[in-house]
Amino acid sequence: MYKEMNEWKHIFKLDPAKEITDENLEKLCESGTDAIIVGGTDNITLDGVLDLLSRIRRFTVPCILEISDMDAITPGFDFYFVPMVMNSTEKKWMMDIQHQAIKNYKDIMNWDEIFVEGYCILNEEAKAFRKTNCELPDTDDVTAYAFMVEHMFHLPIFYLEYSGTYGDAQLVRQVKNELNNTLLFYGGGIENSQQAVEMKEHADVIIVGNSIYTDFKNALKTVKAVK
Ligand code: 1GP
Repeated sequence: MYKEMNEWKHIFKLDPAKEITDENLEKLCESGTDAIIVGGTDNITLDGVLDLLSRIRRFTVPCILEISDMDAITPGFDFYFVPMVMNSTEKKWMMDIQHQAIKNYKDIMNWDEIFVEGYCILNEEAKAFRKTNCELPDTDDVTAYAFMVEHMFHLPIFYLEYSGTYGDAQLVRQVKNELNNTLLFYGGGIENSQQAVEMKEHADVIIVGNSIYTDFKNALKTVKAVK
């Protein structure tokens, strides 16, 4: 399964707290994107997650739950992504929630489906930045986090998260140079094909989220742009 992920280029991220029509959902699932992530920061409920899961399940695209709330976890996804927020100032978001999840669920966890992401949140205005009490890292900090994620923690994914704003392509390039085995995911502010191409030049996988809800047509075009 992981081999397959090595070939991924593009993911759409859907927020269970937001509305999407069946017609648009079908277009996303049939777009040729490599996967759909279900995830968000605020107002994540089990009902919202289950609703999206059952609707995405009509299509063959891989479906991933990015876990942000322990009360909104359900079986039925192809993969589960578990974030560890590297630049949080609180150990809680790096270690303690994950520790609790292992205590509660380790007997039913299938590790073939679970991928841990080393997250680095770089937009101070992002809800996730505030919620997890992040500190804004400089370039040296970010490249060192990337190095740690690969060499100390041996995680499969390093996620540069600019959620809500378009990031610094040069930083993405520098981070990519730091990584050999860990995949680099980039997400944040991609609203059109040109931005998708620019970030995909350095990142292994780009994630398109918010523009699905603000400019659907252009969001959809980002798939073909990077494939
Ligand atoms: C959010 O990285 C994703 O977790 C995508 O970001 O919503 O800004 O596209 P946007």
